[in-house]
Amino acid sequence: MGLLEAGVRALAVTALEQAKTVVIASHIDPDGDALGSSLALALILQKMGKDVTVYNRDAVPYSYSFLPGSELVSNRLPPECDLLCLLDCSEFERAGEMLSAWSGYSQSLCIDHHLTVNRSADINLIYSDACATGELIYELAMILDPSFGLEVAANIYTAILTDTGSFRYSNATPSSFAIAGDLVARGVEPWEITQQVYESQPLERIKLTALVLETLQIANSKLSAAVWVTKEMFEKTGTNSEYTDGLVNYPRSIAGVEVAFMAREIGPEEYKFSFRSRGRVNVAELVAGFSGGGHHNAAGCRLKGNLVELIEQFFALVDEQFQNIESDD
Ligand SMILES: [Mn+2]
Repeated sequence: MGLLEAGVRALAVTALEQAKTVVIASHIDPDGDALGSSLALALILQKMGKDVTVYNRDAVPYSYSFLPGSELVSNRLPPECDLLCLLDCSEFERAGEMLSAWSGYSQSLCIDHHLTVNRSADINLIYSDACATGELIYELAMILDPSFGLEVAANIYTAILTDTGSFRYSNATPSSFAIAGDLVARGVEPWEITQQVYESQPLERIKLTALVLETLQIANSKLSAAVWVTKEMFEKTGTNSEYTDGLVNYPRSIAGVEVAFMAREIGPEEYKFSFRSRGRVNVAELVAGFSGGGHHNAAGCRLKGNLVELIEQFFALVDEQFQNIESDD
């Protein structure tokens, strides 16, 4: 059972067991998987007596501040460590400039589930069949500390819950449910975590949602839909980019829409695009030409230009990809 190949698993376990000081880093704009996986691994390693730093460039978003150990997350790096663990991304650049410029580690270990060709760490546990990085952390936890407790369990549960869209997406496998079942048996309360992650929204977020939904654009083909969010909207509602998580799911929920995306203004005529597919169109392929990255159903990229033109361009690209899929069927 499990996804990890025996050889690389043994390398990773040895590296984790032998290191005395460990830095755990994950991608910028951290999500439930990046944070849950980082904190679960951190708590396991702390229990093993190691000195652990959990690094992220960005602060913990409000919806994940309940995670056990969230106070460990810091945007500072120690002078040096034995082992750097890079979680939920496979390139150091994804963890921000400070981390990618840092060379204070003796060895590096990447644990990730994104489709990728770049393997920049010394040891790479990269399995795109895993529903979340949390699934790979669970496999390591079952080796390093099989009797792990509720705090670790809640972090892994949140990682898997959020990356599978509450077990609704096609990456929810028998193994996702089996692991979740084991975590619930260890004391995780599903409704408690659901409330923390999804039903503790600040009023400001609902106000921002209202403004974002007003921007809805739909392609002539009705195959794609887009929304955008501007700095002005953040100012008007007292919010920031942390409050946009999940908003792109609204346009995707429209009947007939195969791909939805949200454009977030990050500079003058500069936008960060987040794409979500219903499953037929591969959005990782869609953004590959724009040096973007991600999965089949969720991907992103950054682009400069006129917003309306950029949206039209993506509408046309989705139509084109969809026609290719239809003619292949
Ligand atoms: Mn993930």
